Amino acid sequence: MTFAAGETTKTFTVPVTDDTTDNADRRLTLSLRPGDALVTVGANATLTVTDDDPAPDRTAPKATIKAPPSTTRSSLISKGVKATITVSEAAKLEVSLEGTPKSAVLSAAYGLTLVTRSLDASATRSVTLKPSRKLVGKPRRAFKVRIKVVATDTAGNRSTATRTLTVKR
Ligand SMILES: [Ca+2]
Ligand SMILES: [Ca+2]
Repeated sequence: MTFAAGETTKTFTVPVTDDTTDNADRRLTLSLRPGDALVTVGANATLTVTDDDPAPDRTAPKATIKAPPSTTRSSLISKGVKATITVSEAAKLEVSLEGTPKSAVLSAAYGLTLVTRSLDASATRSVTLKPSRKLVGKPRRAFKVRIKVVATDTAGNRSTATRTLTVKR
């Protein structure tokens, strides 16, 4: 920069390269070095480059499941079970209805999936889970099934919630 005779102010631009990642603010020191030994310069200036990118999402969505505590076998087969799922943020939901270890009539193995549903939720969604698998045999006593919800947000954070209900004869 060259100051002409009588000129007291100059403007210059410090180019800053933008990015899209979350960074700390950066501070730069600007100093003038005189080209003439007879010129004295003032104190350095500090330039703060403020980051304008949002912090990454590291919080898993929280899902809560509301469902009746019990149903009957015939109602489960004919109508399914209705669950209301509330999420703390927008998320993709994988909802399944599973046999639990003691529901021997439904499943010999833990986690037999009776039905699954995929849906997007941003607040509250209702879903009806009707077994797509045939329920074989008549249980002699009540058994349990569980609703499992795996919620994944757009950043890939994931959480699982379950709710168990009793299926009466
Ligand atoms: Ca940035
Ligand atoms: Ca999140």
